[in-house]
Amino acid sequence: MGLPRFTCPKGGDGESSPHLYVANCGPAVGLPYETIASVFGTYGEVKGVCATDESGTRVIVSYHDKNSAQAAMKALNRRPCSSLGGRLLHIQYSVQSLGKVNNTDAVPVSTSASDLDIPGLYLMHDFVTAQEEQELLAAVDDRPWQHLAKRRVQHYGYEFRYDIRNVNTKHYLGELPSFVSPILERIRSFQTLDHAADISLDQLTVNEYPPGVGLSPHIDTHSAFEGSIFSLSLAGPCIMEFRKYATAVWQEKTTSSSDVGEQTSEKNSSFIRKAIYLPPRSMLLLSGEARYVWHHYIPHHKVDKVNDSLIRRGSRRVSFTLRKVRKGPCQCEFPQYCDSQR
Ligand SMILES: O=C(O)CCC(=O)C(=O)O
Repeated sequence: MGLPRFTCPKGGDGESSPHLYVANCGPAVGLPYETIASVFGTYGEVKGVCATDESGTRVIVSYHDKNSAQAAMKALNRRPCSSLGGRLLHIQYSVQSLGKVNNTDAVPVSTSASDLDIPGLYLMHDFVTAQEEQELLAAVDDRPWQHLAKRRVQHYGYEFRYDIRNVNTKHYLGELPSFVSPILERIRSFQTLDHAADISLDQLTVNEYPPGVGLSPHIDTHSAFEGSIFSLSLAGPCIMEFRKYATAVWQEKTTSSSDVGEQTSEKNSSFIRKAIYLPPRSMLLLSGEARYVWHHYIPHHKVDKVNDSLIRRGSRRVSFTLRKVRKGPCQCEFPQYCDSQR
């Protein structure tokens, strides 16, 4: 079950209600939910604080009664709030919505892949030791980063081109660096992974996400990479959401950008959502349906809600994504999601 959904009556202040829609407020602007609850708690008993969407900058504060909400509105709306670092909040009354599920609601977050029931999705905790993690981070920090709009990347083997969401197979960058050899070896020897022994991964993308930065929903281009995709999380945690769209038609990205853009063809259709918590040092494997059909997405949060805990993302998250560059067309069993079989 997701968080309750709220809407703001159109045209400004609206009728009073126990729920306040508070903009310019949330983890992404440095205000943890606990702090918000404590400040609004000055005006009455707060029932809960929840995100309105994935931005981390808008929350709903719910009281048990309208009077408390009115008192908070009067004291805090459009006035610099000293207990929130002088921040100017924009508050409206909000009503609980009974309408269609909004795509931006939060989803419950699982800590194990088997709970998600997505064929081909696996998560292995403690895939590397703490010392190996430090060595891997030191190795990439010693090498040049490429700056994208919101995060830094490094590419090995082949460069990934974000404008066409594909690799330039003619531009070989050389063998994967020796610092990933132990990981490759472990992937090969991992008994429980289907076909792992056959995989000769030859492309590595290292992503470094500052806190609050995520990744747009996407399926890795079928024609770019073969079968399984491995992603090792280091330094900080995040949640990853998976989306399966009711109607999915592959559509080439037409705009040019330096980053992975949302695959807009599916943007307005309904979809199933599931989410998993990726702790540092865990390895995620996307294979089969998980790789070819489900979009994966990292919400732009500084704090993630996992069960009943709020988990801060930390100073950065670094991921190592290992893939095998495809040399011929994709012949997967999911043609409606496949750019090779359009
Ligand atoms: O950071 C991750 O774990 C995922 C990275 C990813 O999906 C990508 O680089 O396409």
